[in-house]
Amino acid sequence: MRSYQKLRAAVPQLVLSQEEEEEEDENATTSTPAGRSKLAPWWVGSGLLITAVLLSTITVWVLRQVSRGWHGPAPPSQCYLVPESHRYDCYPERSVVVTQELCESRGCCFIETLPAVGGKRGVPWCFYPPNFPSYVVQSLNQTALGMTGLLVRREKAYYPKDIQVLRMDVEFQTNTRLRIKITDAAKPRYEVPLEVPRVMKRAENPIYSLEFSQDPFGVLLRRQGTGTVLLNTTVAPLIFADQFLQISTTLPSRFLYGLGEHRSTLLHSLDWNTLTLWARDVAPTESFNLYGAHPFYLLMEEGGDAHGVFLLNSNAMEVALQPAPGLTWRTIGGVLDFYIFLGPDPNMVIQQYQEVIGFPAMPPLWALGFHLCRWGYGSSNETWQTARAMRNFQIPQDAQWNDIDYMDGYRDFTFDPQKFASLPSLVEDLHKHGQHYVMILDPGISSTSPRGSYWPFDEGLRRGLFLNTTQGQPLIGQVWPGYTAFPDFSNTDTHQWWLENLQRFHTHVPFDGLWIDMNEPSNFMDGSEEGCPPGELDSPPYTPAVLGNSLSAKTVCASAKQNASVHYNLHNLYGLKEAEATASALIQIRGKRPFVISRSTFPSQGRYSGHWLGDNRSQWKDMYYSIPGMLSFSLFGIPLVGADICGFSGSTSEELCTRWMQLGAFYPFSRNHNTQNEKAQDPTAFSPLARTAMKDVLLTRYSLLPFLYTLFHRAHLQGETVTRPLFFEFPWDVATYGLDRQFLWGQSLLVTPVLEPGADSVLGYFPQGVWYDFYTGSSVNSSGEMLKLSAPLDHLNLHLREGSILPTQKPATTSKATRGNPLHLIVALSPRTTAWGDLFWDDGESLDTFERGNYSYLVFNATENIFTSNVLHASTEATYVTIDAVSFYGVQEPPSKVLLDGQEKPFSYLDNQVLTISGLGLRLSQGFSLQWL
Ligand code: MIG
Repeated sequence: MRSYQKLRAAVPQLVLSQEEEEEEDENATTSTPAGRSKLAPWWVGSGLLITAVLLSTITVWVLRQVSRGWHGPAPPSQCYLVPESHRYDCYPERSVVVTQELCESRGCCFIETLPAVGGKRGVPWCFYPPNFPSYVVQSLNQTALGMTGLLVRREKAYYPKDIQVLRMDVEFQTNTRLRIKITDAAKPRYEVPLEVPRVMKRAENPIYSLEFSQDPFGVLLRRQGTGTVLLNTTVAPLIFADQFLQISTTLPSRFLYGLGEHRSTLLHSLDWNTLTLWARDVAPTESFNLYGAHPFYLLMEEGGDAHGVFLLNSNAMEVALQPAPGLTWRTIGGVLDFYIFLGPDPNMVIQQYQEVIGFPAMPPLWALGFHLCRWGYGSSNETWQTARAMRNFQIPQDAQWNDIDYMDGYRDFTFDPQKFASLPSLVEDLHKHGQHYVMILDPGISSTSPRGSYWPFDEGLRRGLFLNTTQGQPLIGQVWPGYTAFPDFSNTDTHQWWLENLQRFHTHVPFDGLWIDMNEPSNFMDGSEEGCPPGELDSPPYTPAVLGNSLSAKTVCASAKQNASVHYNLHNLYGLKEAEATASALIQIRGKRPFVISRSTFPSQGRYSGHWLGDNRSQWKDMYYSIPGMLSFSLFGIPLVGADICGFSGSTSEELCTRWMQLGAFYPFSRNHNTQNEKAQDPTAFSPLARTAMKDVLLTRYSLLPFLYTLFHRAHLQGETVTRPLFFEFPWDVATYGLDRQFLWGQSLLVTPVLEPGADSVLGYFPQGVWYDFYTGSSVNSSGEMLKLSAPLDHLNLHLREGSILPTQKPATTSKATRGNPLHLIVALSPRTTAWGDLFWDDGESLDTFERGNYSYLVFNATENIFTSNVLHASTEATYVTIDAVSFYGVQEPPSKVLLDGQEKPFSYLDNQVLTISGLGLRLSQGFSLQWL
């Protein structure tokens, strides 16, 4: 803070001197200084601003060049003016110790910050001086959608193949979304093969305004309503070399979320925190790059508005966060293609993001049931035993899974003829019980089976579908089956081959869904059996802070050739492309909605698959981390997500597993999974007390399936989140910004799990308003406070927000059996006695039911003392299901009578203000009203 003030006082001089020069400049064209004079805070640096939006003509000021002499040491006085928090790293390389000499050779400021003498850890010692040369805006012209401009660099930066002239395209795509794309003006570069919406005309009333600094180039984005500066990239130079692209910005607050996949709190620390994005197989650990890559962040501004930024780029990258608050994108390829979403509410930001990357698929209903899996079922009979034990105890289960154990020699599309001989019968039995079968598939295809004995490899080779080395031979690595080749899913011919493999296997084992693991892709070797060749792809000039310090660490060589490009560019897309092939194969084989769970993910993944959070441990802290993990994937548009319940590696305890089953019953994707050689942790493995607690909470989940399914419909339809952080619903309440030990289903169901051992109570934050205990209807009126809730081992706290209506259903042990049962609506009245809810219902598995109109959609309303069910759309399914009961929470006085469509009905009223009318027997397809007097 102190030095910030210093800088603020010091820099206007710089601006002033620029303005004086400009007046002398004869080449200066006409301009509108009105916008500019308001814009001269310190961060403008030596720049000149061009207000671009809302001007009918874009004018460009051409400035006489000011020589800066950056090759010599930057003037120390200028360096000391930069407060620590605002030092943007000029020497991010970790392979060398940055000396003053190295630093000054880049024209940067060198100031050692020694933690020993009170300096902050992480502050860069080598940072950009305020006037470091960058690109200069050479031209800027209007286009139908926005603007196009040329940016020119007059002095070379310090990375090889610095690009001299850049082209910038700005599209004002909608009133709340803009795109800024910067690339080489001379020739095309690699771009992410993602279909993005085509925009035909420019937004008419954007809620943002954009200004440019001409020299050095910079972008300044504001929210018009509040004037908040969302982006200001003048704080550090733009660098655009072939393999090093960097742009920095200040942020309007420290409330930043997203940027996956990482293990962290939901709210990121901006305390010199660098997040690396490069798909990697590793047990989730703080600060490591994990399985997926999501270059998207959401930020809460002061006052409760939110915006989001998506960098459409699939290269290895780093996002450096610093306390300014500031952020630096540092990627080693592709182009800078930013989409910015102005919300203004966090839910809208996520919707707007998904309008670009695609809305998630509607899962089949059974995907929302409980899944049971483990690594190390010794045989199909042992697997079968577990499923039978679950049935015996009447514990809900929709799907039984198998890990790699089922395979013959760990090879895809085979099953062990001895140990898994009964697999086809097991699958048949599951189907008979209304259950489903899911198995694992790894991308690595065994390359050492004798020729003629393993079709997947022989045929893949014949068709040329594998990743190749630079020499044009299939790249060989090592995974579970031993030596393997890696299918190139960027090639659509590979999708056809994948389908044919699955078709053949399906005739023996009629699986229902697929679990795609190891698709970073994971490799037990670094690169390949031969390592990786020398060259700029495997040894780029700059390597982001990836685990293992090499792009090929535990994966294939970056130089590997793929159909769409080199692996260097496509690595982060491997899981996405495999999921696309897998979902499409499932559709062709089963003709129903596909169910795919993938470990590696990239933006738009939600269209094809869900995700599990990988190899966690059976520890309390891992259970906690699953909440921010799950919520982050909500932000990434992949709502079908969950962690391995009870923990994957290590051994769980009965208490931990009971608590975890309670939390996991509220993961959108709810699966208990265990590693090999650990004792069983499925619900049947525990004492009657624990087992019953697990069964009860699963029955609660199943009773909520109509609500959960409706939330997925809303996600599919318009990009709403299924699980969401509290701040999404209470953005005006800053106390919610850091909460990641609780979460909501939709707008209204608050889950407060116990995350600690030995507890019989739990603290939970309740935003202002009335909250009802889900089970009893008792209410608490919160002023926005932490409440201590009773939480014995057999109890999960669930609360309903005032004003909501939840469709629930009498639960059974499969979703299939449940979906025939009567519904019970729960109406949580607001103090003004209003409430709202809805229900989406269809056959649970057909393709595109919404798109084809084969669904029912109901809206429920309560106002004063009248409740109505309105059928907005109906299909035959709705005629089989009945609404049997409606409960009203928060009816202050006992009514004297209750009318159903005008006819008197018996009712019950409890002291805790719960009114219930049961025995209704109304078909779902029939609208009705209830009135209490
Ligand atoms: O090298 O298939 O994350 O869920 O049980 C380990 C065995 C491979 C990693 C997955 C895990 C799975 C395991 N797999």
